[in-house]
Amino acid sequence: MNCQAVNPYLPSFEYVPDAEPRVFGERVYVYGSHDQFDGKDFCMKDYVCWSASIYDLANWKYEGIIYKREQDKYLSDAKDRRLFAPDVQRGIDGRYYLYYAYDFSGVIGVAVCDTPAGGYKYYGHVQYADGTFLGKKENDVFQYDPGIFVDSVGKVYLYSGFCPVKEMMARFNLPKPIAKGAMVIELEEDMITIKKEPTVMIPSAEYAKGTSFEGHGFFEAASMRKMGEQYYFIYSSENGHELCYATSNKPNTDFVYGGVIISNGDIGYQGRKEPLNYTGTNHGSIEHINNQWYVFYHRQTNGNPYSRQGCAEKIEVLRGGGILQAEMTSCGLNKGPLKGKGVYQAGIACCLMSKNGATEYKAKSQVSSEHPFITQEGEDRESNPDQYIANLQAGAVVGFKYFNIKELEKISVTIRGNGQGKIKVYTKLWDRVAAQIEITAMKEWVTFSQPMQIEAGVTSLWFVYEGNGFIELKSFELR
Ligand code: FUB
Repeated sequence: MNCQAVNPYLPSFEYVPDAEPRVFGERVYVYGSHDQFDGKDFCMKDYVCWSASIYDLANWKYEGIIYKREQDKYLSDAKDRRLFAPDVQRGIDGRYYLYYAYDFSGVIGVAVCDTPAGGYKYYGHVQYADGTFLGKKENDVFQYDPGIFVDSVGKVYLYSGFCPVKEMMARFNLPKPIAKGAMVIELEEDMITIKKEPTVMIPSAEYAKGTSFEGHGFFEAASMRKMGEQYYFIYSSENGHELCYATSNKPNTDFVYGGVIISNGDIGYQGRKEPLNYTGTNHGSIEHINNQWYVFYHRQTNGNPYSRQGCAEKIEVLRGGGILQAEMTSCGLNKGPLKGKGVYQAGIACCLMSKNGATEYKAKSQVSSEHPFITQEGEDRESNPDQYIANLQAGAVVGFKYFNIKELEKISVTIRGNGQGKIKVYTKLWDRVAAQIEITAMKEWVTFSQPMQIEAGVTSLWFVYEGNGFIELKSFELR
């Protein structure tokens, strides 16, 4: 049993990005894509589900594989297909419906199950009344990243869309033209037949000029939630690293841009222009769990965009309904800051940079050799977490937020590598050095300690390496 929640909130061997958190009864379930650690592409694995009691977000239960790629009857013969970001909602008949885009097929698959996390069975594809799949009619546009929403009055809305900016389009070989923004499609109570044809609901970058969405046009990751009487449409914007929201008092029209909820590089947080962490795709949503709203999103690991991990943060909803941009932390779903005593894995770092800062994880490329990255030993697996931070060279910065320090006497780091030098510890970056740990790294993990006294209170911790070669950081201890 864990007594504290950290980011990433799932065990560190698990790579579930694009998470849609959904509360059903007294549990929260996350439905996401399933990346392979060190995979060569996005979403190479079958869908799994994890759940937690809404009263205990520190302990997540593995529900197992809920849907396998070969279950899709439309593309089951296709090799190396990717099951992209899904979403699940309880249908009018009380069963659970899972929506997904299978690779760049441009159609939306649906699977169904009697329970939130049982084995889902293929149900069909979203289709017109005549049986033609959405995305297959002559004038249809490309369908992708479905979000599903069942309104309290029993109406069913599907949201979909993929609008890369022009410079990115050349990378894709899509079967249909793309829409002018995020689309909404009303479905019949059977959860699969189209009742009202797609209409564009919020604009993509190209069509956002002069609207409230300018600079934050729709890219992908459509998701809908309702707070009171307001509908909140959550999406990944043209900037890629940020999840934004738009609000309306209707589920299908009149949306106005609201703001950024989270950036996976903390860009925009308190006016920040440069990333505090490695950025890349971002996809997730908000959910109300035991009287608190949270945003679920993902971070990048392993130096390329194909090993993404789910993180979450509390969000603050203002009286008028606005959402403040959340800060990336190491303690996301925890009730508050982490305890100021104990051993912490380095993989919970929420800030990571080389001496020249952080950069974007781009498709089909590995970051250059100056950059540190979060990684693990060995191959992809479903057990045995052993994450650490690799390739910390001179000037590299690792940050953790937040700890509630009561009494601190000593700090230790467990490292390996070939570097020799020191790790400077700050409570506020580039402020006074709180401790300086002399280190000589070796092939095997070794622990180095240093007395450290700081004022009691809530603080962040920053480790900056100064020395030659490189070091790897496994964990640190506060005593
Ligand atoms: O996970 C694959 C794709 O990356 C998703 O479909 C997008 O939303 C982006 O997160």
